[in-house]
Amino acid sequence: MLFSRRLPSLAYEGDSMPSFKRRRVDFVDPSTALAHDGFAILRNAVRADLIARLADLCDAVPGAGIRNLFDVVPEAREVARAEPIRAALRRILGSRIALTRAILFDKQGAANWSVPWHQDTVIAVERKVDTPGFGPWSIKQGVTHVTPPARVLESMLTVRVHLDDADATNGALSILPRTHTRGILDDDHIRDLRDSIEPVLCECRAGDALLMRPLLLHASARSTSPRRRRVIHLEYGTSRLPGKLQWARA
Ligand SMILES: O=C(O)CCC(=O)C(=O)O
Repeated sequence: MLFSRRLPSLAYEGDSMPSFKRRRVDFVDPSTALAHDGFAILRNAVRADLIARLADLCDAVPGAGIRNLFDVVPEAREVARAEPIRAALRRILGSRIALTRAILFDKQGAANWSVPWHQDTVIAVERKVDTPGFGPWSIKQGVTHVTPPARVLESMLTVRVHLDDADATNGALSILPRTHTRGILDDDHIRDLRDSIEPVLCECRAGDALLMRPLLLHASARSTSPRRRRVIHLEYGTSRLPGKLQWARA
């Protein structure tokens, strides 16, 4: 499967979601929430008419989604221009940012998956340049990826714009709050955190954007609903990469 990660020891019991703490995740100030919890939800971040248009256009993408979304649906760049998202990015990351990956996740009956607890630990770069602290390297759909030092990942931000309502029945993302400041975690450490921190289910409506640090532990269950769960996943880098290494541009 295109996006599944194979970490069976960290998988959910069966394929169902664990019980979730229900608490308020609408924060007035996303930068405070991000610093504290590692995530925040911007409600109504993207206009309903743009969401509806992109949902139609993304129908051209078969299966579970696509990594280089803008190659197939260039109009999807417009979500990154939505003012609430731009304002949050300016406030959280400043003005020197690189939009480095744009992925469509389309969880639906025919392309359904669960993802165990994990951190996002790879970045997309223009080309391989051997650099101390960076590796291993891989190529995904023609784009070079590498695991950087934790400090690079800590400076990044992921923005997940929802094209459909997402809840416990159709595989919404869940997160373990405040796990974004502990560096890159090994499996034992992830298991300990999974067993000691109550997960939060990030229920979102179409047009909402989930902001999260890539090192925040996250997971999602298979959908048990006929409703699709499409998400445009954008990754932003800030710090200049060392030497001749350059961010890939989405
Ligand atoms: O959207 C999902 O269900 C999973 C996404 C995910 O785990 C990721 O982006 O790392």
